[in-house]
Formats: sequence, C-alpha cells, structure tokens
Amino acid sequence: MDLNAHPALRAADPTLADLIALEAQRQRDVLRLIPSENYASTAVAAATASCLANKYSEGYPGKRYYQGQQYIDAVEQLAIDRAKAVFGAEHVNVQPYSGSPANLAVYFALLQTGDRILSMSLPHGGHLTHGWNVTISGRLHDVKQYGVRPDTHRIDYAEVRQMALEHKPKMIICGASAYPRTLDFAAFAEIAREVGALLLADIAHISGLVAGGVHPSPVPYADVVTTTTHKTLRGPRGGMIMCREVHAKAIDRGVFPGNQGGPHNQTTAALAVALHEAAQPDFKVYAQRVVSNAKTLADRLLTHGFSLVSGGTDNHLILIDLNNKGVSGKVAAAALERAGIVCNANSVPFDPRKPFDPSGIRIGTPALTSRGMGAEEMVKLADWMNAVVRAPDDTALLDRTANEIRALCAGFPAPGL
Ligand code: DSN
Repeated sequence: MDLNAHPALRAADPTLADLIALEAQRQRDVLRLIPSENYASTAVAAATASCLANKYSEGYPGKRYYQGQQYIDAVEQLAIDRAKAVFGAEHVNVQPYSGSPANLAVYFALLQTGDRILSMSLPHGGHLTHGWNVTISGRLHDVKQYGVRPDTHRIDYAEVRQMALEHKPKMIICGASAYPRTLDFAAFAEIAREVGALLLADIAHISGLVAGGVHPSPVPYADVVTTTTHKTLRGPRGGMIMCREVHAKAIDRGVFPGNQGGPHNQTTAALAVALHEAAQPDFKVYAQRVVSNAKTLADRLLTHGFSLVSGGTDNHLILIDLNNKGVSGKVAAAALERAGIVCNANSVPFDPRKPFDPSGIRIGTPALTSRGMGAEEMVKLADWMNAVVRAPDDTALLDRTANEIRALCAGFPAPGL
C-alpha cells in the first residue's frame, strides 16, 4: 500500500491528502541531493503510522509511570537491543525526539551551566547544537571552537590538541554536518584523555555508514555517541544516544525527565525496523554504494572544474565552493531545483559571503543510492549540474533538464513511496 495515498486520509481530508500526494510526487520526480535526507522503507513508514502513537510511556522498559505498557516495553527493548547489536554500544537510549534534543540531553546529563565545550565551528562544517552562539548550548556553556585548515580544509588534530591543552574543556565534541572527510575518532579520544575531557561523537550524518562498516565507529572511543536516525541510517525522524555503561543513568535521566516527556513510541518501533534493516547484508552494500557514488560524482565534478572543499570526499557528501564559477550558492541551488536537482546552499570554510547567501552548495548520495542509482547516473548528474551552473538563467535548459531527470527517475522507484 502507498501510505502517502491512504484512502481514509483522502476521504477525511482531501486538501491535506492532495498536499501529501504532491510531495510524494516531488520526491519521485527529482534528484534529492540534500545529504541529510533519504527514503525510509515502506516498513519503517508503516511503523511510524501505527497505533503506537496513541500511547503515553514516560519512563523506560519495566519502569513506567502509566499502565498498559506490555507491548510498548517489548518494542522499546527490541530497538535498544538491535541498536546495541548494530553499533556494539554498552548502553542505548532510543527516546530522543531528534538529534538536537539528543545533544541537549547529553549536555544536561553530563555538564553544568558554564562548563566549557570544545567543538567544531558551524561555518567550518560543525552543527548548530554543538554550541553555536544562537543556540541554547551556546548560551549555557563556554564554547571554544576548532575549524579546518585553510590549505587542506581538513581538521588539524594538532590544533585541536593545542586548543584542548589551552582551554581545558569539560567536553570535546566531534562530528559534523558538512565535513566530507573521515573523522579520526581515535585521535579525538587521545586528546580528550590527555586533557581529562569527556568525548561526545555526533554521528548524525554518518551513522548509516558506521552501521554499514564504511566509516570507522566512534563507539570504542567516545564516552557518548549521538545520532539522528533518518539520515544515512534510513530510519524514522528521530534521535538516539549510545554511551558507556558508567554514563547510562545520567544519560537516561538527561533524556527523561530532564529534557523530554513521553517517548514517541511509533518512532521507536520504526527505529527498531530500520535497525533490523541495517543489520542485513544488503545494508552494507548500500553503505558502500553511497560512498562509491559520492566519489564518482566528485571525480566527475572535478573534471568540470568544480572546486570541492578538501578536494573530494571520503563519505556521503560533497561541499562545492562556487566562487570560481561566478555564481552564489543560493542562485545555483534555485537554478538546480528548477532543473530537478535539489540541494542546499551552504557556507564553505572561510566563506567571504554571508550564511544566508553563501558561496557553496552541499550535496550527497544517500537518497539517490536508496533508489538504486549508480556510477552511470552520477556521471549524468555531474554533467547536468555543470550545464545548470554555467547557465543558471537559461530557463529553457533548466526545464529541459527537469524533464530528462523526471524520465530518469521513473526508472528508479523511490522506496517508501
Ligand atoms: N539539518 C541537518 C542537516 O541538513 O545536516 C542537520 O541537523
């Protein structure tokens, strides 16, 4: 059944049903390159739409505040056990509503107001919730930030160590939203150990790659690991925290009652499904193809003279600096969208432009790979992107490209739609 075209929904609310149908069509007809997006399976979507949403379950399996938890407890325990098996974690909390509340719960659990954090800065690829000044973590904590080197666009671990020695943070955060290279969790752990800091690894973008064995895991190195569940992991919209047993109580209290009320049981169930899918051999193949597709796409973009931050990619994402193309990230993203290629404008390291109209665009391969696209499609995509970025005002070209892309997409059914 197409859950996006449910007859009961259409009968009850045709206006909303039309909007959902239009969004489903959009997701079918375009190349979705936003690296944090994906297509969850129909099984994941079905669990998300289940009656589990009707139940309140404050607490944890076996220790709830309301009656009627016999099946919910089993669902949550299944999700926990599967997460432990996939990631090898000692303790898992599957209740965070998403990545931002997961990070906030960790700070609430393990830090005091005013404690110092050392994290990657947002304009260099870090995440808002790692202490950027407009967020609650930026307001409550004393935040120092490292970035990437100007020559390599890679994290300079010697600089991170120097900053850690100088600032003596209580917590070091590694993990990023726009960093196309492998993270060296062992190096971060060594620095954290040297200065007596806790290490938090936020693997929201790469948790599917970690589960699939194509990116090193932080679990053996970090005190706490947070992730969203809907990016490369291909689950429902949600969050998860993994930690060493010694932090288990504090983390659980940090989530509930510290930061949230009742867990979204339908999301927990869908996460259990996604983790079951991630444990299958074909998920490893998926993760490998996400990375190989990104490399093929990057290589072809380089032949067209695109400037890639750090010169390429090791993971699922590519950050393009458009300064040498004479077009801003916003203009390029708008033209690409009209041509059926959906990405986001993004700051590049040391960006001379403002964040709302930055110099770059950020693209990634998780969603296209879920549709079964491979090297041939990546080459076509790079060629289309090149044509569009060279002539962003050529509306005839953009519309013709959108038609060609719609035809291509018809041959690659999107999971879950
Ligand atoms: N919004 C997500 C991303 O696009 O990377 C991170 O929170």
